[in-house]
Amino acid sequence: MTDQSLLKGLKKRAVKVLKDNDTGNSTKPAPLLYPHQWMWDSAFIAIGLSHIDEERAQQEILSLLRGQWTNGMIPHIIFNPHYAKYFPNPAFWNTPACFSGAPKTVQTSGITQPPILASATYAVFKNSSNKKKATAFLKKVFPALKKYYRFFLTYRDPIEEGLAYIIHPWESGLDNSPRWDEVLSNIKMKWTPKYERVDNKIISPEQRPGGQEYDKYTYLVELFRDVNYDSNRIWDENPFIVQPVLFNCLLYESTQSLKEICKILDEDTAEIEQWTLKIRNGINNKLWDKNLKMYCDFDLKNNRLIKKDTIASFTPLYAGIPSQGIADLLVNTLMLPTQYWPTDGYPLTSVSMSAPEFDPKKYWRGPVWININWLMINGLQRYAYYEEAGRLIEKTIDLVLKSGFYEYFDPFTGKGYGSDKFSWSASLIIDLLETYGKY
Ligand code: 9WN
Repeated sequence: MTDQSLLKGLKKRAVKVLKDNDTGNSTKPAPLLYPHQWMWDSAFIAIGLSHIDEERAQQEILSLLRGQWTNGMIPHIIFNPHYAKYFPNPAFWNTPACFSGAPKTVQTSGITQPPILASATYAVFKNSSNKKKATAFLKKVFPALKKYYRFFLTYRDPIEEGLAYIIHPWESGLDNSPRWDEVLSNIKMKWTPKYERVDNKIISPEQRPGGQEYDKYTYLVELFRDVNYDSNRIWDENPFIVQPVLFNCLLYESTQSLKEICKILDEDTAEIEQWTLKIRNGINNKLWDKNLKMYCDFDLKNNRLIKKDTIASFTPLYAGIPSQGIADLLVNTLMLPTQYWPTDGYPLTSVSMSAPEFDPKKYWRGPVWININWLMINGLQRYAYYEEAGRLIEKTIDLVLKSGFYEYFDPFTGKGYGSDKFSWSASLIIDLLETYGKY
């Protein structure tokens, strides 16, 4: 067990990261690399903030809702007009000119991100001590939240399978994962996008996606812009249409949280309960590969399962999707020293160490991420793997004690990569320290 004074110091430093990245109403994910408000980052950030400043946690979520489109989508970036250095910038997305339902008061991107927002909102409520104010907050955000989740079932599940599809690797949150390699390499670009990257001037290029991937990322944004962000045309013309398991597990768990919020507010739960049932069946019927005994993503354009050994396959544990028997199988694989839990290093790798694509340095292709460990700690607890969850908490805390609040970490040496002072690393460490205080 780690020394209590070390943990106190760690919490203080985590709080400082969040304070330093606070831009007023929202928190940027990182000081230079990500200077705007990001969707799933703010959800994770609100969870940490709820332990130190309840109103500020609520504000983080309210701030995100400013960006909501009339179709219900909450965009993955809300731009801060005071910061210019990020690509693609608002002019590149050009959302208000292309889509009349984009907000007029803030500039946003035109895609979304993993939908953990309702679960974060519910956590903010549960962690609050002033339940009267917290209930008023829930009342305020509930209509926008429900509209956001209806967006997925309406616009992102046209064939009614109970699975939302994503239209860009950036929507997955796991942008450079080997899961997208084949779909991306099959994209035949009709033109070559012209643009200038900023990220690889701030962070060493060996830790960031390569030029070919960035060309495809940019090409897809240009394609969406050209079809005015029209869902039907994107469905027809976009070569990247994928139903990811992580995304749908967060969607599923959020509908459960939304149901709890309904109960607090005395709202009808019928529509949400239908969504929950549909998504659970969708994940278990379509994304579970019986032979491989693995949860996969589905590539709708090429009509095939994406069978890659990455950590996303284990996220159904977080959402309580598998039976106890299947959960036992998943946990067994997760803990193998050849797969995700290196013997002398730091779990969990984001890609299996046995996979040919594994790279301990590169963004989403091997390093440890604090948000993923946090999801898996919750998943292990959910299936009563308390001892394993405890070990993962200790290792995660050791990692940030050793290296600081980096964006991602080398699973063998613990060295930090990407941006230092990364907000969700700080925020989720605060949550772990508060929730599992004995560590
Ligand atoms: C693109 C902000 C975001 C995270 C994503 C992560 C990275 C952006 C980028 O940073 O993506 O959205 O520029 O690389 O992959 O999960 O939300 O922290």
